Amino acid sequence: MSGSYDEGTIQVLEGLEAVRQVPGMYLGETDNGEALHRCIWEVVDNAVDEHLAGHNDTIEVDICKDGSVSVRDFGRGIPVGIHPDKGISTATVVMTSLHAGGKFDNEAYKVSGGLHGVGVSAVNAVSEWLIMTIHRDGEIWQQEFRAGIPQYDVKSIGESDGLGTSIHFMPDLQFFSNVTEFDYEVINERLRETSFLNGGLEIIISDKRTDDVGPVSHKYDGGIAEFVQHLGERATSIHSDVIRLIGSKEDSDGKLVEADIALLWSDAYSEKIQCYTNIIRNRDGGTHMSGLRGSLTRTLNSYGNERGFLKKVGNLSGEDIREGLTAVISIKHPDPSFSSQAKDKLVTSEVQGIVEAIVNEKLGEFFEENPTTGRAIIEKAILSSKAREAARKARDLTRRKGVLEGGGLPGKLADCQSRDPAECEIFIVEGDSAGGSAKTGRDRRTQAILPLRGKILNVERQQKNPAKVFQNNEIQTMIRAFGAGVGNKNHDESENEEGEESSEQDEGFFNPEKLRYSRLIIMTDADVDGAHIRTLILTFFWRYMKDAVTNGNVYIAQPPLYQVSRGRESRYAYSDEERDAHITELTEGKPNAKITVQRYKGLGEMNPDQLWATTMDPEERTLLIVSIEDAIEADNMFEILMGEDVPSRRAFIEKYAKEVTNLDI
Ligand code: 0RA
Repeated sequence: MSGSYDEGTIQVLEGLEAVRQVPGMYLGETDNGEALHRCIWEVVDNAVDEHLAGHNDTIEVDICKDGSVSVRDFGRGIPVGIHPDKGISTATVVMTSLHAGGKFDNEAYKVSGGLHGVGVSAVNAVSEWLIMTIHRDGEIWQQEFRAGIPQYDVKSIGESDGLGTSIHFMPDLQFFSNVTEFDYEVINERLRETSFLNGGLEIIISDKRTDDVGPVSHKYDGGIAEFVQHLGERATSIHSDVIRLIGSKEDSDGKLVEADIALLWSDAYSEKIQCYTNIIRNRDGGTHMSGLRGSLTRTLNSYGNERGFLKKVGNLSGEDIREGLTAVISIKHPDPSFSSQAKDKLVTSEVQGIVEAIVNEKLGEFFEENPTTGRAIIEKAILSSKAREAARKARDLTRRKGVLEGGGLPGKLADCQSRDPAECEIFIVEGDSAGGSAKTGRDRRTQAILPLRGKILNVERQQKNPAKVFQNNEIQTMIRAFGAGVGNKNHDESENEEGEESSEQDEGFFNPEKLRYSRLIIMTDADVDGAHIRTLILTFFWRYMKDAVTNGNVYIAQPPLYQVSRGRESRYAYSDEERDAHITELTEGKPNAKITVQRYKGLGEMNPDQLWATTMDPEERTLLIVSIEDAIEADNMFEILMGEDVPSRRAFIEKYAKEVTNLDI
């Protein structure tokens, strides 16, 4: 190594040593792929900064055969000249000193370094090797590192008439566990989002580990307008073009705050607003989100009142207005504050008023110019308000009759002895005969059985007459047995961000904390009818007890499909493959063995012992846990599902139910 690496270098290398000591502190969790992939985001963020500074249109990300990743941009190139303070190449400083973005110009909105990440030097620290190649000043410059340590000074390796930087690194697997390979889907998703948020920036991804996928290019000239179309693509939108609102305002310090907002209403039931500050996702929203919501409520009500659309119904609630809304709000702020290190929630309070003012003005203008769109949105909100009102009345009426509370436990319920919800579970069983076997076979200390007779009501079809939902016997039975109320309380309303009076009292809404059983296990036959009943129950849960699903209380039992026997020896099979494997094993060495295969058509065909052993015994059984991450997608799924389409019903279970074996709780 050259003698120019003096004390300054040693000092900065100590910074990298800190990253190597506790990589998780700098890059996130090292055992689930978070930190591994963060390495790519850090390098890409630097390239995005060059785009934001107006110097870069293209980023190429290659996942190489050997598992390394190369990120090439066409920005200005990291400066290679001697750093005035450190006495070594600026490029070396950027790669070896923590938090030294090394940028000198005013770059208020940059994503990397100070605002977001820890900088590309942290990536260098956890890389077995890293090769930096820079096109700048007519030459190609290069420097290599091992474990963050420069192997030689920045040197010229040829001529170039281009500009830009390439960072090629091999993550050092001593720092990562469990997930140690780059996941193409994760990279593709994230970089597509980056591209949506930076309209016009092209990001090209190649996975060279496989021939299956060619290079994929993401370039969205429409920016976040295309993003909301993508996010809401499964639902049918109720107006033709995305509503785009762009504006900026100075805050009280004279700093410029920019807002870029895209809105699209569809016929779905949920609301999805994705929020960003300086290209960083804020999962829990914050002041930009509140500003947008508040202004939507105000602007749409004043527009509706002006035009006389609201004469009969009065003012609309924010919740009604936002039903079916997909939105992206992306703000740029030179000095934002967040509630946490993870930047999940923007707390800069002035942003709320700034966003409100921009939306008031721009959305008002939009409706003046596009009255049909304004009307369509208001009509949709009126429908939603009527449905909500009808549901509320039906709920109140049922509650007054004492069906939902008090009322005692339903007669059909075979309850368990324990009163500790954490250890209790309830099997919702199709049919009386299966219910009988389950009652006999269960562990009566912790397992309750609720047999349902026949098909429960399809709640998806009762939007116009929600009273029917509460009159349905099977549904009433479930509500009473679970003991946790019914109806999805709107979470946002409780925050009261818009200063609206929260019209709904907490009473009686579904609250998973009140559940008498921590596991609600749906146990139906392994046939088409069973699948249908299961979907009906899940639909009811999703529309009326959503938090049971999001809280992870809902499970699906997995009864076996076959019993394979030879003589007195018998085995259960939960799939065709398993059945065939059992047949092969039982036949082995005894070619003449007589094998019988029994196909279980229904739970009722199993005796209590068999049902316990195969499906209910916590030590042996397999359960699927239902987890739904994307509410909009789930909404659409239920709409599709409740048609007569069996394949998509199967797709639902495959998508939302994950296997959990030997739950130890
Ligand atoms: C320091 C200063 C300038 C650009 C960069 C660093 C820079 C860093 C990375 C990392 C990946 N790609 C990058 N591209 C640029 C400003 C350069 C100037 O003023 O000419």
